[in-house]
Amino acid sequence: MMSDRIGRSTGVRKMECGAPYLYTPGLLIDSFLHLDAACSHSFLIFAAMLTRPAARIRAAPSAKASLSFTRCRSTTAAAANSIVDAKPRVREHARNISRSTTQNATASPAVRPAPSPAFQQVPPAKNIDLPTHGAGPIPNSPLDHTFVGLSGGQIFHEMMRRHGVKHVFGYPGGAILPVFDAIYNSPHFDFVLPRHEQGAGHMAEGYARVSGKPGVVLVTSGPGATNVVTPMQDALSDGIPLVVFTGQVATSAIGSDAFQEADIVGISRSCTKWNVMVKDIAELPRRINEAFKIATSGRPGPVLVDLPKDVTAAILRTPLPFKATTPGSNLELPSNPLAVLDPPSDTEMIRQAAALINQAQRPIVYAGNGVLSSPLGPKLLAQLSELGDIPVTTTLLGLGAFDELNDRSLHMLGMHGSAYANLAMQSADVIIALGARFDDRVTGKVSSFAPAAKAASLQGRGGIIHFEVQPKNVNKVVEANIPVLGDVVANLGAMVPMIEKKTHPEWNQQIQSWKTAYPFTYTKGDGEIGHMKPQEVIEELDLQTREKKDDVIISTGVGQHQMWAAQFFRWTRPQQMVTSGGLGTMGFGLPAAIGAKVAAPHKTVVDVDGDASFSMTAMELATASQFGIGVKVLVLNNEFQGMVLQWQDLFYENRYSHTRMTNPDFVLLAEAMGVHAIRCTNSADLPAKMKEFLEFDGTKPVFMECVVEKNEHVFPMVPAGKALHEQMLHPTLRIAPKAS
Ligand SMILES: Cc1cc2nc3c(=O)[nH]c(=O)nc-3n(C[C@H](O)[C@H](O)[C@H](O)COP(=O)(O)OP(=O)(O)OC[C@H]3O[C@@H](n4cnc5c(N)ncnc54)[C@H](O)[C@@H]3O)c2cc1C
Ligand SMILES: Cc1ncc(C[n+]2csc(CCOP(=O)(O)OP(=O)(O)O)c2C)c(N)n1
Ligand SMILES: [Mg+2]
Repeated sequence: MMSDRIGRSTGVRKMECGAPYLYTPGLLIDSFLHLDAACSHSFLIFAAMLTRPAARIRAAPSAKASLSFTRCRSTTAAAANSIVDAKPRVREHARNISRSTTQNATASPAVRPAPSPAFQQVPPAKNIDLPTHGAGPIPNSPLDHTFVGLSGGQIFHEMMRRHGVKHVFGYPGGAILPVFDAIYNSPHFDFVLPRHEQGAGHMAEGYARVSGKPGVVLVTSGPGATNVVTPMQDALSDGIPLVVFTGQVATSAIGSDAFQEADIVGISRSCTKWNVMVKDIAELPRRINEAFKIATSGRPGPVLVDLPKDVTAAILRTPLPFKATTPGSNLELPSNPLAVLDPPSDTEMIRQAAALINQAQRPIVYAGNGVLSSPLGPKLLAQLSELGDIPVTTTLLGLGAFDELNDRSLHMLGMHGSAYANLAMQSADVIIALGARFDDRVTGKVSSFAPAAKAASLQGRGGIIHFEVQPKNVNKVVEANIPVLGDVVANLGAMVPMIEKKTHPEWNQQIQSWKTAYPFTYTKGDGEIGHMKPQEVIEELDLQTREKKDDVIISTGVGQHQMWAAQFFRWTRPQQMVTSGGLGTMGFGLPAAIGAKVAAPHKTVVDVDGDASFSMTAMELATASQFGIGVKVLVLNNEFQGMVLQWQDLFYENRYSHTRMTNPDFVLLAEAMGVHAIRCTNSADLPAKMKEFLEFDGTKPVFMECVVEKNEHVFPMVPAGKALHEQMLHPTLRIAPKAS
């Protein structure tokens, strides 16, 4: 039993922890604007133009606009006048850019002509509700004249309208100013200005997760663009649709090491599904259409459109084909990045999958992120489970796909999943993997994964069925006996009617006994200050939100707090959990919560964060404060990078190399940003403080720091290199069970 404590002031730990305890149940073995001196000539001319009286009036910030999220909406007529006003200004600016930029510079390759086929091979999945705004029948006239005379920035603005974009997250800078000028006082969308472009990216991710629509990011060149690399990789890892627009130096300067030039197309090649540099204003609408389409089709993901300043400042002279300006239309070009290969027919596979499920004795559903791609997914999953009497475990990213209050729920599986889910995976004869990718946090040691299902497949009475949209993810980690390629929701819809009504009493009994013997558990704190257990805090959050689960969204940072949230909060509905799974990005929680709250302003959005994770993007509290975005930030402060400390405890002989945090006074920090802040230091105060926190005005951010026990470990834990059943249980559960 661990009773060790870490000295708060010294960080010195008195350790009594024993060697890692491995538990092996017998039966299963078988089985981110710079305007500085270096700023270009063109910029100075542009600044001088902005000081003309009319421009000065337009640029004067309204106190209301800077303090509230309410946008200054102009009338349509005023917007039209502003477009007319802008033309000569923008034309002159474009000429200045051309004069001031380097001549004869070489352009780098500008476009990855097609997204990796691995992303797009399947039929356009109806997994995201694509906006219909602007889409529709293409008029009889082949040419769209509406963009003639507009600048690239104004075309960008109009294209956002046509795509139904209601929110944009971004940060200005020199190279993207023609676009920022064109969106000034936009009547079409709200703009959220974070404190760092990384914040914009994670906000867009949280927004996309909750709204089901792509998150739109608008940043400048160079450092603005490189600051969004982490969110793009995060979105790629977790299949989140993002459309990222980056400013770029003028095309004639590309390759000249110009001010704030970064080869973002090259840099982002591996962390986007597809990216492109728009080299001519006439290409702009179609590239924007392609970007939205690619981000939201197949497995959703991030795309990047790089916008050189001369392109966004240029004026379009010729009409464009309607096909190029209408969202959703197919240009049918030879190098069309939207071209998809013919989908394989999966009818036979679906029939085989249903047959295998119908004969299973110990079936289990392992449900992932893909099930959440459409509101229909969780409904079909519930039907499958009910009809076939099949227990369901979900991944971290699948939480909410299945109601965890349902008896058949086995909660999360994997490294820090429930012992009973892990045991059931190892013992099941048929594993139905739905939109999940057999991540290493889920499988543990791959060669020892799912021994019973592998054995059953050899005997022709079981195996692994994998519903997957990306062919590259089939047989990547674990061999599937029956791969069902395509949109899991569509394929489930076809399979569920083939499932026979069954019961599996013995299997249920076995699972029930594991649930009783090995629940998620922890040892309560002793009531002393600083000894409140982090799990208690999550349980209290769960308890006080139980009656309004439909209205609660939780985001997290990365670390122990993330795992305790997954374990001790009961997930009951889709899009309830917003977390960074594949990349595990600390600093994700607060900006993602802001994006989620923008998408769902009437819901309670709580960021369950760690002290170290929160510290990475904490300034975004000022964003929430400025725009009146009512997120609730709950920091579990253990003054450590707890998750890393846990590994140092278990595998590095308690050598705490650079994991102790000396934190600021979080309450004062939050208050300095105009945020109401609460501190809770002991269990006795927790219910009342949690109530105050949850009931605080939902239109303003609120912060609560819970000072928690420092050296609490997350259990169960499947150590690296071990099989799922070789999990370390909580010390109080370490009595080897009898094999059955
Ligand atoms: C500290 C930490 C600890 C973690 N511990 C755990 C843990 O214990 N357990 C756990 O589960 N995770 C854990 N994770 C998360 C883990 O790393 C993975 O991110 C997660 O398991 C992946 O879940 P997924 O496969 O459901 O989602 P994804 O990674 O998004 O994969 C979804 C799969 O489904 C496919 N797909 C998407 N949409 C569709 C569709 N419409 N139709 C068909 N297929 C589709 C995709 O192509 C992909 O193959 C942890 C993360 C962190 C940071
Ligand atoms: C950007 C980033 N850097 C480093 C890591 C590695 N890492 C994973 S968890 C963790 C500690 C998190 O500490 P905290 O946010 O306080 O959460 P706790 O584990 O204490 O609950 C670290 C450093 C990471 N996931 N992301
Ligand atoms: Mg911590």
